[in-house]
Order: sequence, then C-alpha cells, then structure tokens
Amino acid sequence: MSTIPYTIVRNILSDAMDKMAVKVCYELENHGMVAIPTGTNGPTEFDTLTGRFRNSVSAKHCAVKAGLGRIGKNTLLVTPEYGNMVWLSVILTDAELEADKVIEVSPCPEGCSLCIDICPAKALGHSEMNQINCWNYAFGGENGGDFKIKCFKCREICPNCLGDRRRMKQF
Ligand code: B12
Repeated sequence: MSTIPYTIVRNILSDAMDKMAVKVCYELENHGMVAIPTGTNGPTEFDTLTGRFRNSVSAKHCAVKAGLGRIGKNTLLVTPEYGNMVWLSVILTDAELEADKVIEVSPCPEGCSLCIDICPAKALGHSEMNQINCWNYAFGGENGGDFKIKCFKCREICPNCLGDRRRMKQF
C-alpha cells in the first residue's frame, strides 16, 4: 500500500524526460530549428482568472493531436500500446514534422464510470476535472512526511491502465 514506489518512478521519469527533451532540443537547434522544452511536470503557472494550474501547453491535448492516443473519462491520455500509464513531455518547435493519424475512437468502454466513482476527492465526472480537490487529496506529505503522490486510483482502476500488454478494452 506504500505510495513511495509510484512517487519515485514519477520523479525519476519526470527528470529523465526533461533531460531527454533538452537533448532533443539541442539536436533540433543544431539543425537550425527553434526548439523549446516546456517541462514534464512543471513548473506550472497558476492562472488566477480560472483558478487552475497550467503549463505552457497541455501535454495530453498535444498528444491527441499527434495521434498518440485519446483522453478518457479520467481526463488522462490513453494510448493503445501503454494505456494511461504514460508520462508526456512537450517540445515546441518550428521543425516541420509529420503527425500520425489522429485516433478517433474513445478509449472508455461504454457506460464505464470506474474512475469517476472511485475518486476519493470527487474530482472527476464534471465538465472539467476539479484540480484543487485532486491536488489537496493526492499530493503532499502523509502525516507530516515528505511530499508524495498519495493517490492515483483513477489510473489503476481503469480497464485501459496498461494498454494492450494487459487488458486494452476499446482501441
Ligand atoms: C497541472 C497538472 C495537474 C493538476 C491538474 C490536472 C488537471 N487535469 O486539470 C493536478 C496537480 C491536480 C494534476 C493531477 C494529476 N496529474 Co497532472 N499535470 C498537470 C500538468 C503539469 C499541466 C496541465 C495543464 O496545464 N493543462 C493545461 C490546461 C489548459 O489543460 P486542462 O486543464 O487539462 O484542460 C481542460 C480544459 O482546458 C478543456 N479543454 C478542452 N479542449 C481542450 C483543448 C485544448 C487544446 C486545451 C489546451 C484544453 C482543452 O478540457 C480540459 C479537461 O478538463 C500536466 C503536464 C502538461 N504539460 O500538460 C500534468 C499531467 C496532465 N498530469 C499527469 C498525471 C499522470 C496526473 C495524475 C495522475 C498524477 C497522480 N496522482 O498520479 C493526476 C491525475 C489527474 C487527472 N485524473 O486528471 C500526466 C498525464 C499523463 C496521461 N497519461 O495523461 C501529465 C501530462 C504529466 C506528464 N508529464 O505526463 N495534474
């Protein structure tokens, strides 16, 4: 039941992906293109107009446009290969890249509301996910301990958690 392994993997992957993104930017710049890393997990801006945490770009929406997958009811990107257990990092560039075909089909099995029902913070199932509820419940110290990711139930309950290597239902 420990939240430590997930937190470690999340932190290490975020760092690894930021480093990869910067390397790719160097490569693109060496080829005369503009390339800007946007940060895998922030730092984010707080948008006082909407009361939302925001990055420069929404990685999930970029990924949909790039044909990597679709956003499910848990508001996460679900890819056919790896399900929702993917982490994303975005590079802004003027390189002319060819996008994959956009995936049209929804990843959620019909009538499924497992992620909405299990969310202890009641953050899902509204027109927009309730960031503050999720943040307050899922991120921070337990009993005064170090910062951890304390909840990722909306990922693990999903029938598409791990993609076609396990139980991909829909794609
Ligand atoms: C801020 C943030 C959070 C906030 C708020 C998340 C939220 N959904 O609102 C908090 C701290 C609560 C959070 C929680 C989590 N997060 Co988070 N988070 C981010 C971060 C850093 C920025 C998101 C952002 O700024 N979005 C911009 C705004 C505009 O997008 P939005 O609010 O999602 O958009 C809404 C509307 O604008 C509108 N909309 C409709 N159409 C369109 C079209 C476009 C183009 C846009 C922009 C918007 C839009 O609908 C959207 C959905 O409500 C991203 C990294 C990134 N660069 O994207 C990771 C990211 C989204 N998080 C991620 C993850 C994994 C999580 C958690 C599972 C962490 C955990 N507990 O383990 C939870 C689960 C949350 C959930 N079920 O959605 C992953 C998602 C991976 C995936 N498979 O999809 C990301 C991409 C990080 C990463 N590097 O991989 N997160």
